[in-house]
Formats: sequence, structure tokens, C-alpha cells
Amino acid sequence: MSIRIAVIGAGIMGSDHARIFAEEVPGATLRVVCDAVEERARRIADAFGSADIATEAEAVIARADVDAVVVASPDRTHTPLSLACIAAGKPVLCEKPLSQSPAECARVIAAEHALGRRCVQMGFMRRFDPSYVEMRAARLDGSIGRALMMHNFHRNVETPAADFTPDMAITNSAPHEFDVARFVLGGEFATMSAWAPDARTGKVGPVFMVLETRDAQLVTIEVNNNAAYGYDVRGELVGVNGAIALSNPVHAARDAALRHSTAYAADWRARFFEAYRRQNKAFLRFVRTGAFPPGAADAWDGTCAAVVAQAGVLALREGRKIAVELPAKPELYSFHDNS
Ligand code: ISE
Repeated sequence: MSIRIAVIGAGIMGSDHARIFAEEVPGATLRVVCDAVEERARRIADAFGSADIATEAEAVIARADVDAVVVASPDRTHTPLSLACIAAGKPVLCEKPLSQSPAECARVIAAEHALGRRCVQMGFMRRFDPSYVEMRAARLDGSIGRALMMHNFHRNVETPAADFTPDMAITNSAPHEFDVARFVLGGEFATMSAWAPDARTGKVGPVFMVLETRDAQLVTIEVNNNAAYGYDVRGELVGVNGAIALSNPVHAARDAALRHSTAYAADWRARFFEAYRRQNKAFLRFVRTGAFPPGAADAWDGTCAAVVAQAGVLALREGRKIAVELPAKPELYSFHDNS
């Protein structure tokens, strides 16, 4: 039987998740597109063949003809809507971040603990990107020796929305690196330091972070939400005997007029096209089988990202190294294979 999906939020990510479930992942039916602005919901529903539209998210979650939910609405709604899905016992693919507040994340952890099972799959899709999967495998198979450092660049053409604040470089964009570094290295962060050059552009400027892991490794992260030239995400894992770097899925190289050139993606949807497809396919398997997808991110990973982001905002504000203090990991996530 086809899995009936509701997408909440008809913005950039809601639209792409609707497209993926309607066109890229067999076995799913786009049942409802929900947005506070009916016209936005209608436009996405018409584009991807959703049977229905709605404007009230909580009512959509409760519908008997909805098996699973995608939360792609504004960040501030991610926790309350995830809690509503847990209360309804419905699997939810929640776009990152789970929350910008670790205390809010704790409410989701407590709700899943009370339910006795995980409902929330976090939208940290880079865990499904073939290059990052290969990078983690290289750490596990010993081919580069013990991992020492991981360097990360995360550059957007421009901020994705008008209400994107300077802190969101750390709380909205950098959680991808906070999570994927944990996924690749298999450990937790111990400290965070952060700096920001003065771009003097009046726009959200770059942030540079250096994190230490509990295993004395170093992770550097540059986030630049207004890099202008292209969507450019780079990563390199450095071991004692070698290194492994991400390869950007470039589709063509052009030779003309004494130049050799390749094009950058305009934003993350094209750069991580395959990662989103694999992530959403894994979510569908989760809904169908009830087995949480190996390697996927859960509410505990969402909590860890929020704690690290909060440390990053504090480190930048106070200009000093901040300890990353995670809460105790509840039993429900104890078998959590992040090693
Ligand atoms: C956006 O929300 C994403 O998730 C993208 O992957 C990231 O590159 C961008 O910076 C975020 O704002």
C-alpha cells in the first residue's frame, strides 16, 4: 500500500520534499500540502499532484488519511509539530534544526522516551550523500589512519530568506556540519570557538569555528551565507596516513575561449539531490517497517546539533572557548551507532 505523506510548509524545502515524494521515491503518495498561506499550498499541490491542501498543521497531522509527515515549515515550528506527530504516533521527517533551543529538543526526547520508540527522523540529509558516506567508511576501514582533523566549507550564494539573522549562520546552516562531522568522526564535541570577520556588507557575514572533539581531534567550519559566487560545500577528513575529500557532483566541464570551467549549483537542492532522494527513501522504509534507518539522524542528533549551535553563538558573542556540554543520552538512543 502506498504511504500517504503530508508536507507541512510550502517553502523551498517543502516544495522539494513534495517533488521528491511525488516523483523520486516509489511507494509514496503526496496526500496533503499544508501551509499557513493557502495559495502557497495550492501552488505546490498543483505542481506535484497532491490530493488535498490545508492551512492548519495540527489538523493535518491528526488526519486518518495521513501516514507520515514532513515538517518543512519555519524553524520555530519544528519542535511543536514534531511533538504533535509523536503524540499521534506518526513518523515525521523533520527539517533541521529540531530547534534552536536545547531545552525544546529535550521535550521531543522526553516525548519519544514516553512513547517508547523513535518517531522523528531529522533532515540531516548529508549522512546520505555518497561522498560523506565514503568519508566515514575511510575512517572506519583505517585506510587513512587515525582521523586527526576535518575541514569544512559551507558557502551559500545568499541568505535563503529575508528573516535570516547572523546567529542563523550557526543555528540554521552550520548544524549540517555539526551533525555530519559527528557522523564521519563517530564522536562528540568537547569545545567550540568562533570568530567572524567584518564583511562590512550589511549582510549576514561569514563565521569561522574551530571545535575540539572528546578524542582530541580538530574540526574547522567556515559558514558563509552570502558567498555570492555559488553554492559550494567542501569537506576533507585528514588522517595520520592520508586524507579524503568530498567530490562535488559536477555534471559537465566546459572548454571554450581558452577557458576550462565547471558550474556551481545555485543552492543545496541540486548539490545534495541524491542525498535528499536517499534520505526520503529511507524515511519511507522507516514508515513502512517501523525500523529506524541505519545512519539516519534522530532527535538525539538534533539535540546534539542544537547544543553545539548554542555553544557556537555563545563563543562568538563572548570571544572565548566554550565547553560543549551534552545532556545524558537516554536509553532509547543508547544503541545509537554513531561510533
Ligand atoms: C538551508 O536551510 C539548508 O539546509 C542548506 O542545506 C544549507 O546549505 C543552508 O545554509 C541552510 O540555510
